Amino acid sequence: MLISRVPVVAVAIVSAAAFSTAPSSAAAIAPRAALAPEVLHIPPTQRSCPPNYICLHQDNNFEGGGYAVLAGYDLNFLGSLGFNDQMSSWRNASSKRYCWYPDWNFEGVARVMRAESEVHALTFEENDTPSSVASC
Ligand SMILES: [Ca+2]
Repeated sequence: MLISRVPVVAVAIVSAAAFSTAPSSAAAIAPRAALAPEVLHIPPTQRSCPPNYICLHQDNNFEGGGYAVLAGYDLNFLGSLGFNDQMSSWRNASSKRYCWYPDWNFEGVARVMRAESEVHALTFEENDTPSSVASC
């Protein structure tokens, strides 16, 4: 038992060292590589939303970057994108009705994101609370 633990400790030290010395750009790229094909990263400079996507933005007025979800795809936890409790504005550029939820797994009071519509600023109470989105 003791012998088998030694390599594990060594690996942990190596990855911690690699992480701490990695440039910040590498850390920013890592989550994008794990995105599902139905999810696009929106860079901070992009305010437009691709057709047939639901765009979730970090800041008011579709600013700050965020994520675009292909219509028909449900995301049960925005934290999987590092985007839990972050959304401040959204655009639904699809013909599907969507909802966002304050809790993961589509729990809590659903807020409707009507087809072909947008909200440039969530209310004070709603701001930075969305945790999941789904067609509804
Ligand atoms: Ca925000």
